[in-house]
Amino acid sequence: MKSYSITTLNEFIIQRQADFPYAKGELSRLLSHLGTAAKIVNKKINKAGLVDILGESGEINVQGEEQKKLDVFADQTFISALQASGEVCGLVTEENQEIITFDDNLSLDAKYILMMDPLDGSSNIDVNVSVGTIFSIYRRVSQRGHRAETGDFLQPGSRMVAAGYVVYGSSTMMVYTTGKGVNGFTLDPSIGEFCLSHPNMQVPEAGNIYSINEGHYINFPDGVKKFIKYCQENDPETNRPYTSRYIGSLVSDFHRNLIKGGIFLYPQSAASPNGKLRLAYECAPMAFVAEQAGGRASNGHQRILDLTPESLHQRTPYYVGSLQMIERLEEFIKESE
Ligand code: AHM
Ligand code: MG
Repeated sequence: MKSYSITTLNEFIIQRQADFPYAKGELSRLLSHLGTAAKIVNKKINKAGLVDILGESGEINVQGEEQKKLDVFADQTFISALQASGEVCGLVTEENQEIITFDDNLSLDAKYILMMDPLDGSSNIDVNVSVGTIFSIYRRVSQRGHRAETGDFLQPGSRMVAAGYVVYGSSTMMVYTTGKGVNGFTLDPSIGEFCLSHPNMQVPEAGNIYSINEGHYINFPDGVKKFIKYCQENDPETNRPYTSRYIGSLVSDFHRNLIKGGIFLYPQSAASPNGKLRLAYECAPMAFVAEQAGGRASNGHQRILDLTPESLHQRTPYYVGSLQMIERLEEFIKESE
């Protein structure tokens, strides 16, 4: 009889704890709490078409965008799961203007903080298109035993301890890194477990997909315009023209490009001079995953992980994906200045 060996997310997390000899299991427990919260959110998203949960909640989030009901649900689910874990002293989410701090004794003593977009791409929910959760984990810089402070959340991405995302797609996957490669887990609904399905993920160095909202073309910087034309030119040697794919859901666009090889671009434009995406809890975590998979992430001039956010919800132009494609884009940007 054929025997099947599966590794669940929790088993994997515990196995990998050995990578960090002095680890006390706090990060492991935190990651496993995130996995559980993701399963709860997943369940709700799957039922979105069936119950009266679609549509706007009537509140406006800090970015001035209307929140969907599922945004609120995901936000609250992750916040309470993290508080219950006792492994973080505070967090920042896209849905909340200020930092959230926990003041029970366990959390006050916790050594980590977390930043997240609980439900990214949520405008896609009403049309049954994939959405995602993005998270990043840092060690706090403030003293343990006290409340988290804003400074804990304004650290350069290079200090990140772990990051990842959940994509709620045709299947649900959690992909994360603790700085030792990237691993992906697919949720098996029959047993309710994330199972290791994509060990040691690597992004192809030279991809052939470009992902950008070309509706804004006219407002893009010249370097980006030139790069898009480059993607569209014929050159069999470099596999051009490339293919254009854009879902409008960062996690899904990123995930596809991670597996197949490609570049995701969200430049600045006249309407959004700093781009649209948020540095701390959208761009930086995906940058950490990309780099750990052999890819790269840039704002056009600098490595994303070298940037220190000045404010919690700061935006940045964002380019992420296959190494050679990002390098080529950066050349076009430089030449156009
Ligand atoms: P959100 O955080 O409000 O959901 O917005 C972020 C989303 C990303 O998932 C996606 O990459 C981008 O917005 C798409 O923007 P656009 O519709 O301008 O192409
Ligand atoms: Mg978002």
